[in-house]
Amino acid sequence: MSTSEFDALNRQHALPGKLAFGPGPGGLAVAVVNNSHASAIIALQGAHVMTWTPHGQQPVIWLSRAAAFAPGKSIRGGVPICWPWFGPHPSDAKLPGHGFARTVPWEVVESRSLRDDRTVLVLRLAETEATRKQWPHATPVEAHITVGTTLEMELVTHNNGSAPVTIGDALHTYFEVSDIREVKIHGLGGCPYLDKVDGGSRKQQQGPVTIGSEVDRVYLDSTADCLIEDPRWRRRIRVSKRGSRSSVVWNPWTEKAAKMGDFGTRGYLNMVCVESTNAAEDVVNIGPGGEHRLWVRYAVEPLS
Ligand code: TA6
Repeated sequence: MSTSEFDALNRQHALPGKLAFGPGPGGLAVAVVNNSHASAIIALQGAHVMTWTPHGQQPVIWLSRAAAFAPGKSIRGGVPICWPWFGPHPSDAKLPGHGFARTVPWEVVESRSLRDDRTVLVLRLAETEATRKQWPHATPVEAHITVGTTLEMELVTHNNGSAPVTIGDALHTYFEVSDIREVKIHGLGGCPYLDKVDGGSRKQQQGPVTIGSEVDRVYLDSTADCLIEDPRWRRRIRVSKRGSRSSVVWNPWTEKAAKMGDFGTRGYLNMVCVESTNAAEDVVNIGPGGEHRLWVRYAVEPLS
């Protein structure tokens, strides 16, 4: 984006002292939020929340120190938006895993400060011939991001076509933790899950999730809040959601992280993905004129 484009964007959507647009890492256009509650950096590519840190807290969203930032390249960490499919494309392996939304430009629709000083930014995926080639449906999608002492995100897909459309989507969030080996994830006990580290076999979660090796699980019938309990940082992160009946817990552990190349040497020890998804059998059918909303709220709570 050129200087004059940033100037135009700031003239129209900056919020003095709270929100401004400018060049970020790798020259990616970013929105920088800093209000009385928190700071955040959001790349316009992919409407990608890269960082969110409530004032006085450790970062809540993990961003790899070895992340690559380049147009068309997914960013390792933050909140990647997986849309309009989750995981591999159901029928065409040549199409990008987790859809194309996270690697294409989104445009700013609206920005505003709420009365409680939270900052709202609304972005819409900018459709192009390339996106329509991968996804020939009239389904505009928006990301509504609200930055405060909590982080709220809502992914809204409209079906403006005349036929039903099936989508898979996810907020594929990387949370920062002090040491994954000490963390417990509550809220999934009793849920069936597909264990992608064990050939996708169907199992049932007993008690909290702990991580001491590669974990890649799609939890089904999971609608309750998840709590990421971090004893060393004496906090827990509450993950609340609506519009999603499946959740993914993922940590690549040493080998997979090393193979990915953008995790850094020990990055995997300081992150866990708890993803609010419409994945596996939990895909969403949107009728003509309908819409689907995937909403999450992240909150930090002290561990007593
Ligand atoms: O959500 C878990 C997962 O599907 C893992 O299997 C792993 O592929 C991860 O997403 C990261 O995918 P990415 O395409 O961002 O490298």
